[in-house]
Order: sequence, then structure tokens, then C-alpha cells
Amino acid sequence: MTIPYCDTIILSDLHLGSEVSRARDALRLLEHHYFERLILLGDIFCDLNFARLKKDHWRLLSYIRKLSNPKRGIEVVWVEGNHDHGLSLIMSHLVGIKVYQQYVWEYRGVRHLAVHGHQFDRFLTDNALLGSLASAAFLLLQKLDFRRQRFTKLIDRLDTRWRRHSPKVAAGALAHARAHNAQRVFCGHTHQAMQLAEDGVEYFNTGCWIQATATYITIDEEGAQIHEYAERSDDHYPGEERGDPAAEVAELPGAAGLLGDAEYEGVYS
Ligand SMILES: [Mn+2]
Repeated sequence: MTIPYCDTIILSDLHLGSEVSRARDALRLLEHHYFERLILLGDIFCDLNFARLKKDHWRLLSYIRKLSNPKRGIEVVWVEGNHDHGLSLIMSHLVGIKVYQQYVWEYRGVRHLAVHGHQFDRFLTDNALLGSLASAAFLLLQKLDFRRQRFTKLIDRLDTRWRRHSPKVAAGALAHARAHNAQRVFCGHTHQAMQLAEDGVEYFNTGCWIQATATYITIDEEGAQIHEYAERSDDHYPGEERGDPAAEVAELPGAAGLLGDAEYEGVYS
């Protein structure tokens, strides 16, 4: 029944507006954690069409807005993704959250960097020099090229192909982190949760919330950890006989992965 505490919680790629967005689960996750900082690491929205947002999607947005109330003392950070591009300015007014291209912070003497990751999937970043060049170039390119943005969206829809970009994004992120003297770097974008370490820099990918397996990252004094979302047993009233969890989640496409043991587990150690 204890509510877990962490310093920072990071999630990405909710794709609100998409039929398969697991907004309700994401809301539960946030309600069942104490944290000091929330990082929304890009592609929180699917596209500009707000008419596609469902009740659960608005509920989550409204909760995020509440969290960002200064009285709560929680820092809510939105890092722009390729799907969020252009939306972010509107959302910063609507939801009242500051939007960043990348976000850098210190925690316990460790420099952390969060960037969505789409910036790295078209650069050769297999060495540090190219990595730094790519790093410098991406901010510029983002401002310049609208056509490229459209192309990126097209690629984004091919979700299964997308996963192939995983190693590329990881390599780009690691090089980018080294160029910015960060010891930990976080990306989303690939929809595939993963972690690796290279030359003293740790890379984490947050995964996504549009598949059977939804993942998020927590950071506390023990480090950063990837978790798979699982429904908690205390989501149900104590003493009440637990109903069929399948019935409750059946409306969620690909929800089969939810029905594991009702505990949060670090699955990628
Ligand atoms: Mn993306």
C-alpha cells in the first residue's frame, strides 16, 4: 500500500489522440507515485488534431496541469518530440508547462540530459567527433527544415520499422551526452525501452505507452531504472473481492501485458 517515492519520473511517446494511447494507465502511474520532477520526454501527442483526444487523454492532461501548479513544488518539464513539434508552443500556454528542446539537470552531483532522440536517427554517430557535429547541427536543422519534419512523421507511423533505429539513437545520444559532459542521457522516440553504458555514460530509453508493455523511468539515490507499468493490487478497494482484471482492461488494445503480477518491476536491469 505504500506509495513509491522517487526524485524524477520520465515517460515518453504517449501519442495522445491515438486509439492505442494508454493515457489511463499513465494517469494511474502518476497518481501512485511521489516525485519531485516529471519529465514528459516527447511525442506526448500524436498530432495536431485535438478532436481525436479522448476523455482519458484530457484527464491525463488536466492532471499534468494540476501537477505543474507551483504550490505543489513539482517541476514539470516537457521536452519536444517530432510529433510534438509545433504543438509544444500551444501546449505550453494551454497546459502551462515550459517546453524544451533538451533538458539538462543535476541530481546528486550527476549531470543528466533528456532529449527526445529523433535528432539522432539520421546522423552517423558512431564516433565522438561526428556525434558532436551532429549535436551541434540538430538544433539548427530543426529550425530550418519543415519538409524533413513531415518525412519524420511518415517514418514514425511505421512503428515496427522504427525499432531498427534503436542502436542509432543510442549511439547518437551517448555521443551527445559526452559532448555536453552528461553522465546520464535519456531518450524516447524508438518505442523500445533499453539501457546501456559506455565509457562512464549511461543511456536509457523510456520506451512508450502505445504497446502491451508500457515503460517509464525513475531516478532516485540508487540510480536510474526502467520499469514496466503493471496495475497495482491497491488500485482496488481493500477487502473487496478483486474483479476480473481482464474485463477492466479489455477495451485497451494490446493490454494483455498488463495482467502480470501486480507490482512494479524493473524488467531491464
Ligand atoms: Mn518520436
